Amino acid sequence: MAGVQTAHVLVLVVDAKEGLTPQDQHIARRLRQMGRPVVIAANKSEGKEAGMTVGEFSALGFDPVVATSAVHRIGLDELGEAVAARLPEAAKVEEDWDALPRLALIGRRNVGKSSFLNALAREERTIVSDVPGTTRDAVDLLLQKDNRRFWLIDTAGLRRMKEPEGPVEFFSQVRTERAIRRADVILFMLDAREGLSTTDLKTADLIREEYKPCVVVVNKWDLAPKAVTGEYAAYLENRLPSLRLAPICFTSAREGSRCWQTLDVALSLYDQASTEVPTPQLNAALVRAEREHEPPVRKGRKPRLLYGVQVGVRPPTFVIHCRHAQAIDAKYKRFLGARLGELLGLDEVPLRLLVRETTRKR
Ligand SMILES: Nc1nc2c(ncn2[C@@H]2O[C@H](COP(=O)(O)OP(=O)(O)OP(=O)(O)O)[C@@H](O)[C@H]2O)c(=O)[nH]1
Ligand SMILES: [Mg+2]
Repeated sequence: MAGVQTAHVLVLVVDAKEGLTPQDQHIARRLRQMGRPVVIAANKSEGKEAGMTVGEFSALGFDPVVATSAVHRIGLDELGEAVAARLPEAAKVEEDWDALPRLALIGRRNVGKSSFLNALAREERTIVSDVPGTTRDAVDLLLQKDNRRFWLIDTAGLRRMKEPEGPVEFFSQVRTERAIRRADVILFMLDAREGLSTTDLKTADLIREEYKPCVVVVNKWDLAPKAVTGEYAAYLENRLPSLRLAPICFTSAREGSRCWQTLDVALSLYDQASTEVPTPQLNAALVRAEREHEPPVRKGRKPRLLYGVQVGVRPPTFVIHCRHAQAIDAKYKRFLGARLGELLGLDEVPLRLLVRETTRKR
């Protein structure tokens, strides 16, 4: 009954071969109490005069009665139109599919990306959908969790550097790069039994260069019975400095364990990266960061941070107006980015800082 409570339109399917039954009448009474539009599909009506079928079931008091045959594909368009005509306006103006968060599964061949996606698709709360009118890859999956919808995108795995390269590999590399650029959050998947390869390090660098929030997903954890999560995390921290901010999740796609939790983490990164920081809060953080660690004097010039403005989200992008901006080096910018992230509660996603020369304080 839960589905009935939340539906915009109800389709009551009756058996035209059997004809109107007391049970149909009982269900119809229940549905009438719900106060929702009801359309009747009089199924198995092949070989019957449609008019006759309709006449019989109109006694239930719902309009229209559509004579259908699911097996012979009769009346389905008509049924679809009848349903669409009864949808409330808000449901017709469906969500803008392209505006939903895009989480992309990236990683080497065989690490378990497709298995992860399938593990989620198997579950009831999943919506597996091919949205009409869009030209998505067949493997894009529309998911819903806690009333929130988002895309999960599978990609073809990347080969190891030492494997021979052919045109297929070349295109999967290009597709992966494009998937990273188009994604809002990367699920960067590794095989728990394997160390990081050169390919992984390159992928990590690209993720960082593109300022993409990232969850490192260590999959096949079921095959690593003696491994300790803390030790594995320390190994990654050491070997993957470019993804230092990325939370790490340990999953088993085969057993379906911790897959949904991983998506929770990914969505929280999406939210962090979408944050709009109030200007006073940003400036208070800037003042504090500068007080803790002043930019060093370079070539006789001492930079001063004057004020900051957020100019974008995903990634959170801040213009920092400074005196002697040229004297601010990469190291100080790294410090400032990391410290602002901590102070603003955005410390799991990359921030982009643009340092601008300004002479006067606002
Ligand atoms: N034991 C175990 N096996 C897994 C797990 N996840 C995936 N596998 C197995 O690993 C193999 C590869 O899984 P896929 O999901 O096809 O890997 P993929 O990353 O999509 O591979 P490509 O599409 O080639 O890039 C399959 O035999 C899976 O059954 C896991 O968590 N535990
Ligand atoms: Mg796959």
